[in-house]
Amino acid sequence: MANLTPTPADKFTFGLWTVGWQARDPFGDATRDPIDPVESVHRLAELGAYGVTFHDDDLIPFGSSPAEREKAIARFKVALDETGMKVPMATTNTFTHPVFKDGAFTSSVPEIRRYALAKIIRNIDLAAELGAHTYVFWGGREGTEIDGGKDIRVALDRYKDGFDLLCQYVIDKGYGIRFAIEPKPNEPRGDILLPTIGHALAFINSLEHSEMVGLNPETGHEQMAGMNFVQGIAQALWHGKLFHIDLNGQHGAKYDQDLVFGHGDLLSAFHLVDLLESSGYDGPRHFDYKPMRTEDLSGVWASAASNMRTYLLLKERAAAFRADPEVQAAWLASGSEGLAAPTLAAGETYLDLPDPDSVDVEALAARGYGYVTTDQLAIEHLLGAR
Ligand code: GLT
Ligand code: MN
Ligand code: MN
Repeated sequence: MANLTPTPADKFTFGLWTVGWQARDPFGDATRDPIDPVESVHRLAELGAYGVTFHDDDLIPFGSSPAEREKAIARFKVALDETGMKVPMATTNTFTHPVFKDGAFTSSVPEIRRYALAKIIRNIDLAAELGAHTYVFWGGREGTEIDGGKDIRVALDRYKDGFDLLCQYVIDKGYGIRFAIEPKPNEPRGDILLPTIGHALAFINSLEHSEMVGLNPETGHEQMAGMNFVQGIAQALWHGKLFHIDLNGQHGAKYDQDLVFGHGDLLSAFHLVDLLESSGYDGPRHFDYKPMRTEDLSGVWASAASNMRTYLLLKERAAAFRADPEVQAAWLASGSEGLAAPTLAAGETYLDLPDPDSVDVEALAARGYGYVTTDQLAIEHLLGAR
């Protein structure tokens, strides 16, 4: 069994808002006390994490005075220095305060959009100061509950304006930060703009500095939309747009569960780890989960550790799966070499395609692909039977 003790080399990171979630939901009060971000940095470092991420308001409570702001940042920096923890990513809270109830980037009120951009810029400055390379945008309030209320095409114009302005700001400052859009289909809005990986990729293409903007897909968000997360991540990688990733667990199409990584669709998590580890993705493995509302403080730290241990278990299982000669034989039998071969051979053109009537279609159709063998081998590795 591989080493299952996380170390900073594994690049595991956590949002301050994850372990710090007080478990307030639409039907019930908080079940846990707030956790000081300084405490989270120390506890996560002890558990073997590489770093933490934050929203402006996680670190500097909304409405803080300049002096309070400076104090919160200074204490946080001391904790980072003491533990060696990094801040590879930061983001902005543009969803909690009522001012954002109808959106930030896409609010119909210009003053609200201008306020949102100024709030984001203030935190981009802090992110750069703390060494972050990625800045995430989760547009939870950008959306609507009804189709007749606003022109979505115009809202997307304003969304684009905002990204173009922020890209220009980062370029002018020379920060070297890249932006990562986090899609989500719904919750808290009935329908959120840029609901899936595919929508966000298409939107990014329309931006002035599309090369600076990629994705931060989240396991549960794609699964809420009925999407296949592993295939979505594969496409993001194919486009060179996997800038960051939010790992967690989800049981299908229901409210956003934010379970511990692997505690939802385990077979999908297995193939996801296999993909990340074999693709050369070298960014953080960021856990965006919520310790369940039923858990006390010890359950918070136990669940944080579970994310990392589950990832390492899956990494070990995925490596064994990949190295198994029977798996490799099953891939060959399914046609892996044929898929890798270009459709036209060197020097051929469309003129070399066959006359459709000359093709023995029935013979080609008779072929079996044997994918069930690969799937069973994956299950056997996952269950420790091989
Ligand atoms: C919020 C959301 C997450 C996003 C965070 C970044 S905030 O908790 O549910 O999925 O990643 O803004
Ligand atoms: Mn989520
Ligand atoms: Mn997330």
